[in-house]
Amino acid sequence: MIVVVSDVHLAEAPPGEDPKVRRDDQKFVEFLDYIAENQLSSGGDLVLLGDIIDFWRRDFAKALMESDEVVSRLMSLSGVNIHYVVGNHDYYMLRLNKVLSTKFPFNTLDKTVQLSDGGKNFVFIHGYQLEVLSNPYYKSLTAYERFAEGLCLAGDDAGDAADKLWETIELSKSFLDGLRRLPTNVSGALRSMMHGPNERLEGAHKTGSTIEELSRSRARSIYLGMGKDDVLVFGHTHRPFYASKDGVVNTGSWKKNPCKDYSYVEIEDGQVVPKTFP
Ligand SMILES: [Mn+2]
Repeated sequence: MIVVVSDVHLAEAPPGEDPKVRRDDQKFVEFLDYIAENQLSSGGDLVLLGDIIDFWRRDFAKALMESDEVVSRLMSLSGVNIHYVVGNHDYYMLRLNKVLSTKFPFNTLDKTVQLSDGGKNFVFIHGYQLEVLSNPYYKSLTAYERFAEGLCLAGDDAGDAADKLWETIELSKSFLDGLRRLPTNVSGALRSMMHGPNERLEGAHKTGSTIEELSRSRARSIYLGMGKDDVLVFGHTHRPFYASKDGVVNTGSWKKNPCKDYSYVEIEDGQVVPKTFP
């Protein structure tokens, strides 16, 4: 059994500031207890598919500390392989792994992971990669990832990581070194990255639909290096869907706009089952 969940955005608001964030975060703790007793009671795989903790909207250390209950649940899941696939809002996790690798609580931590179940191969990515490809003007994944990591470190409780990062870039242009192509308006690009999925994906270019088309397209064999019968699992858009004949499923989000549910995905005997947590 594989359980997959993405876009929980833990600790995205300071304690006491937003009762919904508090409720959602608490619900995720309950969810981990639930799957420990049920789906994963005799082992299995848990894929944390990115944007689990929100480092863009908060001070990095505070967001980690406030996720204490979740971390302790994860560390006590016995016999379960935990795979952390980074998203844009928690991209910095990749670096933490380098610092603390020996006792990191995750079995794998990467931008992608592949698992097989019931004779089928599943490819997991967070999905920001598809948004970069869907941008009509600017498609540098290297630049996007550099910005995503920068925003993780620039996040503070005032929520203006984009402006903070831009100030840093203006002081030290070396941040942009090695990036061959840049958006014409870097600070504007950073600010638009901070917008919610509705605003980003439903704008004039309907990026959201392009992302979904790309994810269903056979062309993904080329741009994601997937085998023809592999199933793609991604999140990021907060719009859950399952297209079984195209071999793609989106995990949705932990009730973050526009997703109305605590959504996740189960994979058992090679079958994909989209679920919501009560
Ligand atoms: Mn995301």
